[in-house]
Amino acid sequence: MTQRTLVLLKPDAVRRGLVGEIIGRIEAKAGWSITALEMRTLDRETLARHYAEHEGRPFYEPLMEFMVSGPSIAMIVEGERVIEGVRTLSGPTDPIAATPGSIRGDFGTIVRENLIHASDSEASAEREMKIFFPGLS
Ligand code: RTP
Ligand code: MG
Repeated sequence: MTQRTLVLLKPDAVRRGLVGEIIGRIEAKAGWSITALEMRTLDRETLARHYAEHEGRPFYEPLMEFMVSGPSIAMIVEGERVIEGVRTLSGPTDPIAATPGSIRGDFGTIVRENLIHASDSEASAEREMKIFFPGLS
């Protein structure tokens, strides 16, 4: 089942020079490929759409501040069961709870600064790809 997913490498991943390491893990999975990629400092309007489900939660404002603190990388990854697959590579939200071997488990300590976002369902992937790559069909 070929799918597409929206992946963000968050500002901490870019600042810490982990982009190559993280992209390398994604590219190394059999049959997966990056089909779109852009690096830019995200604006609040874009992030408000992306994180609409979290509006009003206590972590929302600090999350927004963090996410605008420097450039991120947005990409679309395509391949076999890639939606679940990138979530598995990433590990759970809390990096301390994440198993070593996962991206968050290997490199993270702080819940907010957990390096990567990946769409959590086909519906989320469709919605999120439109936010970050509006020109793509
Ligand atoms: P993401 O959406 O970024 O892939 O992460 P997720 O599904 O694992 O986590 P989610 O619950 O959707 O939360 C989105 C992002 O908000 C930050 N967060 N901070 N208690 C906190 O301080 C807290 N909880 C969540 C994280 O950056 C999380 O990835
Ligand atoms: Mg989420």
